[in-house]
Amino acid sequence: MKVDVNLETLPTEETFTTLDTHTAGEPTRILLDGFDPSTLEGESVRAKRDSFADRYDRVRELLLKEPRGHDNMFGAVLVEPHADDAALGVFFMDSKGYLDMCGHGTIGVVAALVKLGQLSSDQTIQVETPAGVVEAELQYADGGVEAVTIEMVDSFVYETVTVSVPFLDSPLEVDVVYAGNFFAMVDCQQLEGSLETARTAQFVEWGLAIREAINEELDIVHPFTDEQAQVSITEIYESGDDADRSIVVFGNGQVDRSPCGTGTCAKMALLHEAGKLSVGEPYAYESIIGTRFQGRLIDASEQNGITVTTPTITGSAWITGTHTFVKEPRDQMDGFTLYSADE
Ligand code: PYC
Repeated sequence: MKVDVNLETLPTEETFTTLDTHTAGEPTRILLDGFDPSTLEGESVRAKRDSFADRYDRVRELLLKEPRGHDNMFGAVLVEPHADDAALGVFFMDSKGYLDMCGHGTIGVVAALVKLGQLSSDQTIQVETPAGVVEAELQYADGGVEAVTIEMVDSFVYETVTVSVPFLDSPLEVDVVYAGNFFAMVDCQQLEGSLETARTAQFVEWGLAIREAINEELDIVHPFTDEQAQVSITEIYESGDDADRSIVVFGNGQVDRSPCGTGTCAKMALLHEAGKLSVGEPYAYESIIGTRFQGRLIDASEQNGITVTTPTITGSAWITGTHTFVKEPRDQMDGFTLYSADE
């Protein structure tokens, strides 16, 4: 039976349009329409993100959680930029709230908008994010966007701490690293076994417990902005023969299917600090599902006694579709989580 669907015939309370992509397997649901961006207050993408969180958090819940989304959905919201030369402003949201920066999401947004002719196909595009302005460089093949390289925000190792976690008898050494978000970085050698996909549920539980332990232990103040912060992401990593590998846990216990753009930058900052990665050296990083980003440090400098690295990541993103989401007037369901590991 052929069915002709016209949502305009439906009495709806609200309608949201999204453009969906995946970057190395990780989704980005890009909100195109459904709220009035002119109601967002502030003179930066960061301030607008905070204003959206105050006024429209239920839009995040509606689009990312069940029944319209799922626990591992990730979102991006497009806004007008404020920074000089930025072509676009974007902020990021997950199952718990909002992140300051996202590499896979930026690759997804830029690739999709260029492919659809909504952004100029200039070789480089500046994007304003809550963590600062990043620069995207496009690579083309067969007339289409094949990959995007992002010059990410400067990264550094913040502190190394030893914490007790409920699932281990011995204390755990954790490197807290800033790469646009604050990460808790853990070498898998301190844990039992290796990073197998079949153990994902266990790593989610451990990742959240590590994040909680660090946030209880440390009062983080960003050394260059003086802003208070918290660890939002745990990255458990191991070495590999031709690429290192990690599992990245964030939000309410969601797992990045991509190698995590900011996570790749955090790992490169850590390796550089340990004298194991030089500026210019290529660094391949693999996700828990085996997809890869190509990383590279393009600069390193000393600032106020801190080694600051400037990273790039390269990855590919693909459009998976567009959605028109509606909420019928008598539908009570905004968004729900069946089970959150983060409790
Ligand atoms: O790619 O930076 C990233 C990211 C952060 C959380 C999920 N992906």
